[in-house]
Amino acid sequence: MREIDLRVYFIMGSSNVQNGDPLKVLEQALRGGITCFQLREKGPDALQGDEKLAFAKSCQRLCETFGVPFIVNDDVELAIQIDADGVHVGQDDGCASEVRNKIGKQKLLGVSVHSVGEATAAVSAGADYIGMGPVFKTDSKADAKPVAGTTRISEVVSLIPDLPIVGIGGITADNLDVVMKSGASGISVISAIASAENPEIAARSILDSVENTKVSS
Ligand code: 3NM
Repeated sequence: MREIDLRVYFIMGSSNVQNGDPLKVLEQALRGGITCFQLREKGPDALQGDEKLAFAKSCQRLCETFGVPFIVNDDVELAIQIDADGVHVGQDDGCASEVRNKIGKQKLLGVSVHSVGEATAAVSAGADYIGMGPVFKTDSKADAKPVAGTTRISEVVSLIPDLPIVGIGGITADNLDVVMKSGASGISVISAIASAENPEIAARSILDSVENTKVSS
């Protein structure tokens, strides 16, 4: 497995930012200390074609400036074309082992899973980390599964202790404690940063909470 710092994993697409410039939000999030970024350009208003390509390149440039991995959600061709650091796929986005074959051994592969069985399969397919959720209620994913809490994260941690796991879904600086205590390596957020009045302060406060949880655990 390739190393990845999942402590504060920010996910964003252009439509996650209602007011203002998504690139500005990403830059502020990077200043605040996010440790990983995923471009998730989904939904009816998602950018397509050249617009998506240009936006992806701009996000990638910003991440490079801050030395933060740039991961592309569910678009293997785009990830290869712009030489992203990795790809993240869900259970409905095609076979993870095929994605691993396409991107080769160097790029990161993340897989969203919802059960111990899916986690084991993701590891066999060559995943470097998994995302598990939704931990809490989320408004950012129309087809989210029922709220799962952290029980399954703990189960996977005890079964596959070396597998980095990021919790996702409704996570904020105020509730991430329970996710970290379940054994996750980090937390993943959209709205807690993308919808924050000040994304830089939001990212910093999430990073501080993650660090405090680790110290006190
Ligand atoms: N995947 P927010 S929940 C992209 O459960 C995504 O797999 C989920 O957004 C899953 O931080 C989710 O705003 C949305 O709740 C997370």
